Amino acid sequence: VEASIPEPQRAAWKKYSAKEFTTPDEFEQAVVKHIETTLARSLFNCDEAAAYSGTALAFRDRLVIEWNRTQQQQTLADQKRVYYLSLEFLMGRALDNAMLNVGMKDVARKGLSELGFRMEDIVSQERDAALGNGGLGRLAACFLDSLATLNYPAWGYALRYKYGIFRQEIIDGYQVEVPDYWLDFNPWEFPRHDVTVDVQFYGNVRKYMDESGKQVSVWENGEIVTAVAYDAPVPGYGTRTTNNLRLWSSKASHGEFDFTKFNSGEYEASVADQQRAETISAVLYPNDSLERGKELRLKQQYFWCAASLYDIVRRFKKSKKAWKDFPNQVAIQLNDTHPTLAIPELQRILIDQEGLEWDEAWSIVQSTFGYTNHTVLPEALEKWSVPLIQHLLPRHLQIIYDINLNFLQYVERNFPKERDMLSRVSIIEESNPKMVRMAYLALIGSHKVNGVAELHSDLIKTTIFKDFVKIYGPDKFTNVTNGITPRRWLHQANPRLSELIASKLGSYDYLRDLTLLHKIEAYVDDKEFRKAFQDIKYANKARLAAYTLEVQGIKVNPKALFDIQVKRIHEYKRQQLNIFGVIHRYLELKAMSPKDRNKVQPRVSFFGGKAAPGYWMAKTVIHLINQVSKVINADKEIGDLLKVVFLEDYNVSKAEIIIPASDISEHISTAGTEASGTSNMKFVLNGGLVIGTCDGANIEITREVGEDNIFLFGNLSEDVEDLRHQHFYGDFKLDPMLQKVFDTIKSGMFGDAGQFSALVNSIVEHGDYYLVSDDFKSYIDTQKLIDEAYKDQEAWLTKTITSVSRMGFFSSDRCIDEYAEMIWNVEPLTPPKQNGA
Ligand code: GL9
Repeated sequence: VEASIPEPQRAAWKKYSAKEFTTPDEFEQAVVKHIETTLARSLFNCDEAAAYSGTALAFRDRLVIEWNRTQQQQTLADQKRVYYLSLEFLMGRALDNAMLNVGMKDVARKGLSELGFRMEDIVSQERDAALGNGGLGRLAACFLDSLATLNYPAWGYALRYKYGIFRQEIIDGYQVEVPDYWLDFNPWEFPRHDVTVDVQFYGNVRKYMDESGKQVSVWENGEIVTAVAYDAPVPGYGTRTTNNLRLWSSKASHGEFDFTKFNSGEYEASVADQQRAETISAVLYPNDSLERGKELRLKQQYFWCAASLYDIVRRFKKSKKAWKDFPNQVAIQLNDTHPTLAIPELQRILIDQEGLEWDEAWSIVQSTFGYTNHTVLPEALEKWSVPLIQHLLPRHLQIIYDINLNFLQYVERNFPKERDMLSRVSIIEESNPKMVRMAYLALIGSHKVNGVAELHSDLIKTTIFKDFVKIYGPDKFTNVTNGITPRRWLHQANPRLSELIASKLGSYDYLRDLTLLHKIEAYVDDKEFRKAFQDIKYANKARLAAYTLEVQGIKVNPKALFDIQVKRIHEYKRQQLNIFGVIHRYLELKAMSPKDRNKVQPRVSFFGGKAAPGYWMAKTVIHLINQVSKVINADKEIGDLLKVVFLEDYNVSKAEIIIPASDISEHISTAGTEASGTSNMKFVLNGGLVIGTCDGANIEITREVGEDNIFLFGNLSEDVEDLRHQHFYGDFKLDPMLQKVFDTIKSGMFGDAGQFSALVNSIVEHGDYYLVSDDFKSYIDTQKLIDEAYKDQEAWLTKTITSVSRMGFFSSDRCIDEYAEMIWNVEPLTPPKQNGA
């Protein structure tokens, strides 16, 4: 490649080229330099926040050196790259992860201590990068970690939201949302003011015939918004590969102000334009599994897709290859349907701008994209109204119609007897207004479609995409069961357990090949190992107990059984089943004689999670949990036998404290509703057991750890439909234990019963869609089994150690290798061995 510096001057560059610190001394030097110069502070006013900033900047320097090298190597290598398009990347904190991945944590610990700081205090200064809602966004973050660790040439593309997911405060038992302005100080991002893309909205399409008689479409008179790239380095673990996460920020296309307006006295209007443009990337939509059809959301989606594709195409064109090579250079993965507009956008670029014929272009498009489905919940399946798309993206609507026409003609030719199939599979839903079904467009425009756990991947083939299996054959559909990165979710969150495992396996190699964990099973009877394992769990519980006291003001006993359910609050995830179970437990305890109470296994029920701001039922569940918590925790008669804690503002960094502290975690969705779940994997990997339904990845966890090591309960997914039908048409009988719970709520024990009537009525009167009543007894019985099992601490310990050793399958490294082989057809690119190569 061309270098911008002429040969004679390059010697000076090479001589002074940036060097990485390697020793504590060099690290300290870098930190002090940044604190004194970049931050303009000194030893007289260096607080922990400043020490964090200095440390982060020192590590950033290190990352940047490898990042530049990786990008240069990938450019030269001329091989296929992966682009992971996700509207969400729930990254959490970066410093701890950077230290771990570049293998400099001990150096930093020593250096910081010599400068007068404790590592833990410094790390906890960082705010989470919370650009996601939950599992889908965290999965994307785990995938980035694995892509870099496995040396795949890969980029993530997303939006640089000014406000990530809101901060949750609990006030008088109610959730209150507070904006998360996280960009005050973000040392991890690099503004690329020279990397911009102008994105068009609105306008009209003009069609004409060119000299050769070919129809040409021009999209014109639109409004332009500029996308500016912000890049963040993504370091792999134990490798020099450092990939790129590119986030687009929106700004007015004319820069700061529109000077014509400004000069003609329209000062306010010119500022308003600027603010309107910036609104596009201002806020992450806080809805999980619900699409609300807001115009701004569609604008976000197109803005991000258009900027990313322009960038990808620009990079491809530099290679001067023929268009037919595009899919050999580029694999684009659509993380859910949010980036589906990338499909018509690439088709538009190829036919309108690059002059390709429709068929050739379409075959390139299909070979380029893969689509991951993350849910079968009907309310989560994206649809956009035709008039809205017509207004915002007139040319894309035409292309979508043409894609649909070609597709329906194909279906008609191949299934001439199935006329009614046409309306079922049409991308356009013939409603009023007409709607574009994004999942169908994503599926039709991709060469592979995958679900995220075995059951889920089977379900999409028999429910939402049934017709398409017939049309395309089963090979278009595949499964990639989700995974988690063991770097963050074992080593970082639970360093002592990681160290114990490494001491037995002889190295930390298992963090790169999690299947090596199976060798731990040999120590299941080793007294010393068992003791160490148990001590670590206790210490992690004590840490959560201390945290609970500090932030929630609730004292809990770390010797109690810790039962944890942390995830978004949603009816399908059934936190209501859990809290009703807690009330049931409380009633039983109250009814017991003091003698019987002595035999009871003490328990702490932890809850955590955010409700979408407009989701009233979920907010009611939070309120109920907090009211129940208030009553039970104040009951002197019950004392430590039962405590209930709602942990405020659950997020990635809190998960790192919470997850290692569980004895039992709850993954109790109505069967067939949770596509995978990923925290279930994190909990088991950290030595906790699961109470769960036969849903999502719980099923594969059971396959791996063995039926004896998991507590499954409840109805199966194949029975759900019948049960729902029965609720409406047969006679619905409320479970008698649940009836008692409802009577208690109605008695006002937990405050004004009217507050909870919608929740109770959703079960008693409105068909109990999520089968809370149907599963209640089975749930309670299983909780009893857990109490019993927990009393035998030795047997329990055996279960947990065995389970940990069998979790190798759930590394996100395995996922990425599967995607690479089955969907992307990309190879890793190993970095050169030595520095400076
Ligand atoms: C989700 C599924 O609900 C989860 O079961 C799954 O583990 C993840 C990742 O595949 O995807 N789909 C989805 O829309 N969300 C998921 O968590 N929602 C959020 O991220 C809030």
